[in-house]
Amino acid sequence: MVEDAALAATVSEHIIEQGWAGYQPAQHGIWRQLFERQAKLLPGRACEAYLRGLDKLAIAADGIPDFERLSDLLEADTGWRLVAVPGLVPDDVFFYLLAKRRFPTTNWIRKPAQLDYLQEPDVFHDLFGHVPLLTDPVFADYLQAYGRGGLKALRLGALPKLARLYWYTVEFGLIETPEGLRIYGAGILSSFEESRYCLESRKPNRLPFDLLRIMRTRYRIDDLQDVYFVIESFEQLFEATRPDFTAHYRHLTHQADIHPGELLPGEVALDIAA
Ligand code: HBI
Ligand code: FE
Repeated sequence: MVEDAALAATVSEHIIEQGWAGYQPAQHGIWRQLFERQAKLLPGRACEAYLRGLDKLAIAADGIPDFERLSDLLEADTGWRLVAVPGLVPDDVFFYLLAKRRFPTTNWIRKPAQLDYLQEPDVFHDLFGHVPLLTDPVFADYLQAYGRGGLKALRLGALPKLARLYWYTVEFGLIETPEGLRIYGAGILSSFEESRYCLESRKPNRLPFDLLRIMRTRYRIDDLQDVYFVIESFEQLFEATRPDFTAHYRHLTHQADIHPGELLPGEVALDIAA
């Protein structure tokens, strides 16, 4: 495909070297601080597949991982590799990379004053938050399918709807397990405050995963979430998003958006154990 070749050329302009040898000791120190804080919090809060992934990839406190070393481990496992990017990349580039099982990973780390709050992704969010779950075979396939769906949504002018699916699953998703509610969303896993709030606060609503409901729900990027959607399994997520979305997008043009904090008539938020 001609367009595909043009896109491939654009993609290569957004990929950079990680520059691992150039990190300063203080930058590895920020990683260590963030890692240790989350590592204490996440057992019993993060889903098992995520915790296993951290272990499998030997992502640890000692410093910012080398993307090449990590990619070799990950590729042997589920075929994904990391590519370094300087920050947010254009939507088409982002989706193209996901569709090729390449995870765009920001190479810089936040400053000491930004330990708790950062609107843009940095290497701690991208790597600590997203990469461990790429060792789960079903989640790994889901993210690739999302990339393919993203390229299609761009052609159909439906990106805002599809972006909500990413937000409420890959970034802020919760999963129900026999042991209780657990986190799988990277935006939560990389956040000290939200990893407790999302499970323990009575304030946000927790609703069962519903694809069309999610695609109607606006989200906020500047604060803790007002609503979380809970999946039963990664298989459920993968299967629910497998069909072509064209008819969904058409249907959604006639549906009003839903405010993040709003409950629709008849909706009941899940109860959390006190
Ligand atoms: N770029 N590096 C990076 N990381 C993202 O999460 C990202 C992006 N570009 C676009 C984008 N996300 C959005 O299109 C998705 O959140 C839907
Ligand atoms: Fe992210």
